[in-house]
Amino acid sequence: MIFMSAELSKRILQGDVRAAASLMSRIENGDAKAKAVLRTLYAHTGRAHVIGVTGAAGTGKSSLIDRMIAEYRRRNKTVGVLAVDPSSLFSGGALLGDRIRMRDHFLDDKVFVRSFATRGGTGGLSTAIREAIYVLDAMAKDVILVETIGVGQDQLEIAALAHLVVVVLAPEMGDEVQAMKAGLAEIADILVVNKADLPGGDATFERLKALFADGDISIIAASALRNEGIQSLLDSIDKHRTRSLGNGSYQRNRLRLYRQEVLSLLRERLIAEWEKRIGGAALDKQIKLIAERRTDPYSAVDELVKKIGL
Ligand SMILES: Nc1nc2c(ncn2[C@@H]2O[C@H](COP(=O)(O)OP(=O)(O)OP(=O)(O)O)[C@@H](O)[C@H]2O)c(=O)[nH]1
Ligand SMILES: [Mg+2]
Repeated sequence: MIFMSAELSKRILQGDVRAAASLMSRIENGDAKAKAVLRTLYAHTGRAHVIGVTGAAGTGKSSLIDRMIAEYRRRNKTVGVLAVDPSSLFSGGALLGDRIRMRDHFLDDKVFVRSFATRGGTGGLSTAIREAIYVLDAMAKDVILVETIGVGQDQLEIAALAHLVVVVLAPEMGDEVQAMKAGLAEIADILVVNKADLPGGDATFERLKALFADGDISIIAASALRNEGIQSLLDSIDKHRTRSLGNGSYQRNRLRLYRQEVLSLLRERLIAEWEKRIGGAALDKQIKLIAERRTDPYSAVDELVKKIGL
Protein backbone atom coordinates (compact mmCIF):
# COMPACT_ATOMS: atom_id res chain seq x y z
CA MET A 1 0.00 0.00 0.00
CA ILE A 2 2.78 2.39 0.97
CA PHE A 3 4.61 1.32 -2.17
CA MET A 4 1.52 1.96 -4.27
CA SER A 5 1.05 5.46 -2.83
CA ALA A 6 4.69 6.32 -3.40
CA GLU A 7 4.59 5.04 -6.96
CA LEU A 8 1.34 6.85 -7.76
CA SER A 9 2.53 10.13 -6.30
CA LYS A 10 5.85 9.87 -8.14
CA ARG A 11 4.02 9.41 -11.43
CA ILE A 12 1.67 12.31 -10.72
CA LEU A 13 4.59 14.59 -9.93
CA GLN A 14 5.98 13.66 -13.34
CA GLY A 15 2.68 14.80 -14.85
CA ASP A 16 1.43 11.30 -15.71
CA VAL A 17 -2.16 11.73 -16.86
CA ARG A 18 -3.23 8.14 -16.18
CA ALA A 19 -1.90 8.23 -12.65
CA ALA A 20 -3.76 11.48 -12.06
CA ALA A 21 -6.98 10.07 -13.53
CA SER A 22 -6.68 7.00 -11.33
CA LEU A 23 -6.19 9.06 -8.18
CA MET A 24 -9.12 11.30 -9.13
CA SER A 25 -11.39 8.27 -9.44
CA ARG A 26 -10.35 7.20 -5.95
CA ILE A 27 -11.07 10.72 -4.73
CA GLU A 28 -14.47 10.77 -6.43
CA ASN A 29 -15.39 7.43 -4.84
CA GLY A 30 -14.35 8.68 -1.42
CA ASP A 31 -11.64 5.97 -1.23
CA ALA A 32 -9.63 6.48 1.96
CA LYS A 33 -6.45 5.36 0.17
CA ALA A 34 -6.49 8.57 -1.84
CA LYS A 35 -5.64 10.48 1.34
CA ALA A 36 -2.34 8.58 1.66
CA VAL A 37 -1.29 9.75 -1.80
CA LEU A 38 -2.50 13.31 -1.17
CA ARG A 39 -0.34 13.47 1.95
CA THR A 40 2.78 12.79 -0.08
CA LEU A 41 1.75 15.20 -2.84
CA TYR A 42 0.96 18.08 -0.52
CA ALA A 43 4.50 19.44 -0.25
CA HIS A 44 4.46 19.92 -4.03
CA THR A 45 1.29 21.98 -4.14
CA GLY A 46 0.52 25.65 -3.63
CA ARG A 47 1.74 27.07 -6.92
CA ALA A 48 -1.28 26.84 -9.22
CA HIS A 49 -3.70 29.68 -9.78
CA VAL A 50 -7.20 28.35 -9.15
CA ILE A 51 -9.97 30.10 -11.05
CA GLY A 52 -13.64 29.36 -10.47
CA VAL A 53 -15.89 29.78 -13.50
CA THR A 54 -19.49 29.84 -12.39
CA GLY A 55 -22.88 31.06 -13.61
CA ALA A 56 -26.36 29.87 -14.50
CA ALA A 57 -26.90 26.82 -16.71
CA GLY A 58 -26.21 27.39 -20.38
CA THR A 59 -24.51 30.78 -20.13
CA GLY A 60 -21.53 29.34 -22.02
CA LYS A 61 -19.08 28.45 -19.24
CA SER A 62 -17.72 25.34 -20.95
CA SER A 63 -17.43 27.15 -24.28
CA LEU A 64 -15.53 30.00 -22.62
CA ILE A 65 -13.24 27.60 -20.78
CA ASP A 66 -12.50 25.93 -24.07
CA ARG A 67 -11.34 29.27 -25.50
CA MET A 68 -9.48 30.14 -22.31
CA ILE A 69 -7.53 26.87 -22.49
CA ALA A 70 -6.43 27.70 -26.02
CA GLU A 71 -5.33 31.19 -25.00
CA TYR A 72 -3.48 29.95 -21.90
CA ARG A 73 -1.69 27.38 -24.04
CA ARG A 74 -0.75 30.15 -26.45
CA ARG A 75 0.75 31.94 -23.44
CA ASN A 76 2.70 28.76 -22.60
CA LYS A 77 0.72 27.97 -19.47
CA THR A 78 -0.29 24.44 -18.55
CA VAL A 79 -3.95 24.03 -17.69
CA GLY A 80 -6.16 21.73 -15.64
CA VAL A 81 -9.96 21.83 -15.82
CA LEU A 82 -12.40 20.38 -13.32
CA ALA A 83 -16.02 20.52 -14.41
CA VAL A 84 -18.72 19.88 -11.86
CA ASP A 85 -21.56 18.31 -13.79
CA PRO A 86 -25.01 19.63 -13.29
CA SER A 87 -27.10 16.85 -11.79
CA SER A 88 -28.73 14.71 -14.44
CA LEU A 89 -31.97 16.50 -13.59
CA PHE A 90 -30.70 19.50 -15.53
CA SER A 91 -29.08 17.79 -18.45
CA GLY A 92 -27.91 14.23 -18.74
CA GLY A 93 -25.75 15.09 -21.70
CA ALA A 94 -23.58 17.71 -20.06
CA LEU A 95 -20.59 15.45 -19.57
CA LEU A 96 -20.63 14.37 -23.17
CA GLY A 97 -21.13 17.96 -24.29
CA ASP A 98 -18.14 19.15 -22.27
CA ARG A 99 -16.02 16.33 -23.66
CA ILE A 100 -16.95 17.11 -27.23
CA ARG A 101 -16.31 20.81 -26.93
CA MET A 102 -13.00 20.33 -25.17
CA ARG A 103 -12.03 17.47 -27.45
CA ASP A 104 -9.19 19.25 -29.18
CA HIS A 105 -7.39 19.73 -25.90
CA PHE A 106 -7.49 16.03 -25.03
CA LEU A 107 -4.70 15.55 -27.52
CA ASP A 108 -2.56 18.10 -25.68
CA ASP A 109 -0.70 16.56 -22.74
CA LYS A 110 -0.34 19.98 -21.09
CA VAL A 111 -4.11 20.09 -20.56
CA PHE A 112 -6.04 17.87 -18.18
CA VAL A 113 -9.84 17.90 -18.18
CA ARG A 114 -11.97 15.95 -15.71
CA SER A 115 -15.67 15.99 -14.82
CA PHE A 116 -17.03 15.29 -11.36
CA ALA A 117 -20.59 14.15 -10.82
CA THR A 118 -22.86 15.75 -8.28
CA ARG A 119 -24.10 13.09 -5.90
CA GLY A 120 -26.91 14.02 -3.49
CA GLY A 121 -26.30 17.18 -1.50
CA THR A 122 -23.58 16.38 1.11
CA GLY A 123 -20.39 18.39 1.28
CA GLY A 124 -18.56 15.42 -0.27
CA LEU A 125 -18.37 17.07 -3.64
CA SER A 126 -16.47 20.13 -2.50
CA THR A 127 -14.01 17.90 -0.63
CA ALA A 128 -13.49 15.89 -3.82
CA ILE A 129 -12.92 19.05 -5.86
CA ARG A 130 -10.51 20.43 -3.28
CA GLU A 131 -8.51 17.20 -3.46
CA ALA A 132 -8.61 17.12 -7.26
CA ILE A 133 -7.20 20.66 -7.25
CA TYR A 134 -4.25 19.36 -5.19
CA VAL A 135 -3.66 16.64 -7.78
CA LEU A 136 -3.55 19.12 -10.68
CA ASP A 137 -1.40 21.48 -8.63
CA ALA A 138 1.07 18.65 -7.91
CA MET A 139 1.16 17.91 -11.66
CA ALA A 140 2.48 21.47 -11.94
CA LYS A 141 -0.49 22.91 -13.81
CA ASP A 142 -0.10 26.68 -13.86
CA VAL A 143 -3.80 27.38 -14.06
CA ILE A 144 -6.72 25.32 -12.77
CA LEU A 145 -10.20 26.20 -14.01
CA VAL A 146 -13.14 24.89 -12.02
CA GLU A 147 -16.56 25.05 -13.73
CA THR A 148 -19.62 25.02 -11.49
CA ILE A 149 -23.25 25.95 -11.99
CA GLY A 150 -23.96 28.88 -9.74
CA VAL A 151 -26.71 27.47 -7.58
CA GLY A 152 -26.79 25.41 -4.43
CA GLN A 153 -24.62 25.19 -1.34
CA ASP A 154 -22.23 22.66 -2.84
CA GLN A 155 -21.52 24.93 -5.75
CA LEU A 156 -20.93 27.97 -3.56
CA GLU A 157 -18.53 25.96 -1.44
CA ILE A 158 -16.64 25.01 -4.57
CA ALA A 159 -16.52 28.60 -5.79
CA ALA A 160 -15.02 29.46 -2.41
CA LEU A 161 -12.09 27.10 -3.13
CA ALA A 162 -10.91 29.34 -5.95
CA HIS A 163 -8.41 32.16 -5.66
CA LEU A 164 -10.54 34.14 -8.09
CA VAL A 165 -14.11 33.75 -9.28
CA VAL A 166 -15.35 34.54 -12.78
CA VAL A 167 -19.14 34.72 -13.03
CA VAL A 168 -20.53 34.16 -16.52
CA LEU A 169 -23.76 35.91 -17.52
CA ALA A 170 -25.67 35.99 -20.80
CA PRO A 171 -27.52 38.89 -22.49
CA GLU A 172 -30.95 37.41 -21.84
CA MET A 173 -30.30 37.92 -18.12
CA GLY A 174 -30.20 41.69 -18.60
CA ASP A 175 -33.35 42.38 -16.61
CA GLU A 176 -32.30 40.17 -13.72
CA VAL A 177 -28.89 41.66 -12.99
CA GLN A 178 -30.26 44.41 -10.77
CA ALA A 179 -31.83 41.82 -8.49
CA MET A 180 -28.67 39.72 -8.59
CA LYS A 181 -26.36 42.58 -7.68
CA ALA A 182 -25.77 41.68 -4.03
CA GLY A 183 -25.21 38.01 -4.79
CA LEU A 184 -22.81 38.78 -7.62
CA ALA A 185 -20.88 41.29 -5.57
CA GLU A 186 -20.41 38.67 -2.90
CA ILE A 187 -18.76 36.01 -5.03
CA ALA A 188 -17.51 37.59 -8.28
CA ASP A 189 -14.12 39.12 -8.96
CA ILE A 190 -14.80 39.31 -12.68
CA LEU A 191 -18.16 39.38 -14.48
CA VAL A 192 -18.24 38.16 -18.07
CA VAL A 193 -21.20 38.93 -20.30
CA ASN A 194 -20.79 36.04 -22.71
CA LYS A 195 -22.72 35.68 -25.97
CA ALA A 196 -22.01 39.35 -26.64
CA ASP A 197 -22.73 38.47 -30.27
CA LEU A 198 -26.44 38.15 -29.41
CA PRO A 199 -28.94 41.04 -29.28
CA GLY A 200 -28.96 42.70 -25.88
CA GLY A 201 -25.29 41.92 -25.25
CA ASP A 202 -24.20 45.57 -25.29
CA ALA A 203 -27.11 46.71 -23.15
CA THR A 204 -26.41 44.06 -20.50
CA PHE A 205 -22.73 44.97 -20.51
CA GLU A 206 -23.51 48.69 -20.05
CA ARG A 207 -26.04 47.95 -17.34
CA LEU A 208 -23.49 45.88 -15.40
CA LYS A 209 -20.83 48.58 -15.84
CA ALA A 210 -23.18 51.16 -14.34
CA LEU A 211 -24.31 48.83 -11.57
CA PHE A 212 -20.76 48.00 -10.46
CA ALA A 213 -19.15 51.34 -11.29
CA ASP A 214 -18.11 51.91 -7.69
CA GLY A 215 -16.59 48.51 -6.93
CA ASP A 216 -13.52 46.40 -7.62
CA ILE A 217 -15.32 43.99 -9.91
CA SER A 218 -14.14 43.94 -13.54
CA ILE A 219 -16.75 43.60 -16.27
CA ILE A 220 -15.80 41.94 -19.55
CA ALA A 221 -17.84 41.42 -22.72
CA ALA A 222 -17.02 38.20 -24.55
CA SER A 223 -18.23 35.80 -27.17
CA ALA A 224 -16.98 32.26 -26.88
CA LEU A 225 -18.65 31.60 -30.20
CA ARG A 226 -16.59 34.23 -32.02
CA ASN A 227 -13.54 33.86 -29.76
CA GLU A 228 -13.80 37.52 -28.72
CA GLY A 229 -12.95 39.06 -25.35
CA ILE A 230 -10.86 36.07 -24.28
CA GLN A 231 -7.59 37.98 -24.18
CA SER A 232 -9.20 40.75 -22.10
CA LEU A 233 -10.52 38.11 -19.74
CA LEU A 234 -7.10 36.51 -19.25
CA ASP A 235 -5.45 39.91 -18.88
CA SER A 236 -8.01 40.87 -16.27
CA ILE A 237 -7.38 37.59 -14.41
CA ASP A 238 -3.63 38.30 -14.43
CA LYS A 239 -4.15 41.84 -13.22
CA HIS A 240 -6.37 40.65 -10.42
CA ARG A 241 -3.76 38.11 -9.33
CA THR A 242 -0.98 40.68 -9.30
CA ARG A 243 -3.13 43.12 -7.36
CA SER A 244 -4.29 40.58 -4.79
CA LEU A 245 -0.71 39.38 -4.26
CA GLY A 246 0.38 42.97 -3.82
CA ASN A 247 -2.24 44.03 -1.30
CA GLY A 248 -2.16 40.82 0.73
CA SER A 249 -5.69 39.68 -0.06
CA TYR A 250 -4.39 36.61 -1.89
CA GLN A 251 -2.46 35.50 1.19
CA ARG A 252 -5.42 36.21 3.47
CA ASN A 253 -7.71 34.23 1.19
CA ARG A 254 -5.36 31.25 1.34
CA LEU A 255 -5.22 31.29 5.13
CA ARG A 256 -9.01 31.35 5.14
CA LEU A 257 -9.08 28.30 2.83
CA TYR A 258 -6.60 26.37 4.99
CA ARG A 259 -8.56 27.18 8.12
CA GLN A 260 -11.78 25.97 6.48
CA GLU A 261 -10.10 22.81 5.31
CA VAL A 262 -8.59 21.92 8.67
CA LEU A 263 -11.85 22.66 10.48
CA SER A 264 -13.82 20.55 8.04
CA LEU A 265 -11.39 17.61 8.36
CA LEU A 266 -11.39 18.03 12.12
CA ARG A 267 -15.17 18.02 12.21
CA GLU A 268 -15.31 14.90 10.04
CA ARG A 269 -12.78 13.10 12.22
CA LEU A 270 -14.27 14.11 15.57
CA ILE A 271 -17.80 13.28 14.57
CA ALA A 272 -16.80 9.85 13.28
CA GLU A 273 -14.86 9.21 16.51
CA TRP A 274 -17.67 10.45 18.77
CA GLU A 275 -20.30 8.47 16.90
CA LYS A 276 -18.22 5.37 17.44
CA ARG A 277 -17.89 6.08 21.16
CA ILE A 278 -21.58 6.80 21.61
CA GLY A 279 -22.44 3.58 19.82
CA GLY A 280 -25.37 2.69 17.60
CA ALA A 281 -27.38 1.12 20.42
CA ALA A 282 -27.40 4.28 22.55
CA LEU A 283 -28.34 6.36 19.52
CA ASP A 284 -31.15 3.96 18.55
CA LYS A 285 -32.46 4.05 22.07
CA GLN A 286 -32.73 7.84 22.09
CA ILE A 287 -34.37 7.84 18.67
CA LYS A 288 -36.97 5.39 19.87
CA LEU A 289 -37.64 7.55 22.94
CA ILE A 290 -38.07 10.58 20.67
CA ALA A 291 -40.53 8.68 18.47
CA GLU A 292 -42.55 7.74 21.55
CA ARG A 293 -42.42 11.35 22.75
CA ARG A 294 -40.78 10.18 25.96
CA THR A 295 -37.94 12.59 25.26
CA ASP A 296 -37.16 15.39 22.80
CA PRO A 297 -34.22 15.69 20.38
CA TYR A 298 -32.53 18.35 22.54
CA SER A 299 -32.59 16.23 25.70
CA ALA A 300 -31.56 13.20 23.63
CA VAL A 301 -28.43 15.03 22.47
CA ASP A 302 -27.73 16.11 26.09
CA GLU A 303 -27.95 12.47 27.11
CA LEU A 304 -25.63 11.25 24.30
CA VAL A 305 -23.06 13.94 24.90
CA LYS A 306 -23.03 13.12 28.62
CA LYS A 307 -22.26 9.53 27.71
CA ILE A 308 -18.91 10.52 26.19
CA GLY A 309 -18.10 12.87 29.01
CA LEU A 310 -18.63 16.21 27.25
N1 LIG B 1 -24.42 32.86 -29.54
C1 LIG B 1 -23.57 32.34 -28.69
N2 LIG B 1 -23.81 31.11 -28.17
C2 LIG B 1 -22.92 30.60 -27.29
C3 LIG B 1 -21.76 31.32 -26.89
N3 LIG B 1 -21.10 30.58 -25.98
C4 LIG B 1 -21.81 29.44 -25.83
N4 LIG B 1 -22.90 29.44 -26.61
C5 LIG B 1 -23.92 28.37 -26.74
O1 LIG B 1 -24.64 28.28 -25.53
C6 LIG B 1 -24.96 26.92 -25.24
C7 LIG B 1 -24.44 26.54 -23.87
O2 LIG B 1 -23.02 26.57 -23.89
P1 LIG B 1 -22.15 25.81 -22.81
O3 LIG B 1 -20.74 26.21 -23.05
O4 LIG B 1 -22.47 24.37 -22.76
O5 LIG B 1 -22.71 26.51 -21.51
P2 LIG B 1 -22.47 26.07 -19.99
O6 LIG B 1 -22.65 27.31 -19.21
O7 LIG B 1 -21.19 25.34 -19.85
O8 LIG B 1 -23.68 25.06 -19.77
P3 LIG B 1 -23.92 24.10 -18.49
O9 LIG B 1 -22.59 23.46 -18.17
O10 LIG B 1 -24.94 23.12 -18.95
O11 LIG B 1 -24.41 25.01 -17.42
C8 LIG B 1 -24.35 26.10 -26.36
O12 LIG B 1 -25.35 25.84 -27.30
C9 LIG B 1 -23.28 27.02 -26.93
O13 LIG B 1 -23.01 26.76 -28.28
C10 LIG B 1 -21.54 32.62 -27.46
O14 LIG B 1 -20.57 33.34 -27.18
N5 LIG B 1 -22.47 33.07 -28.33
MG1 LIG C 1 -20.77 23.44 -18.98
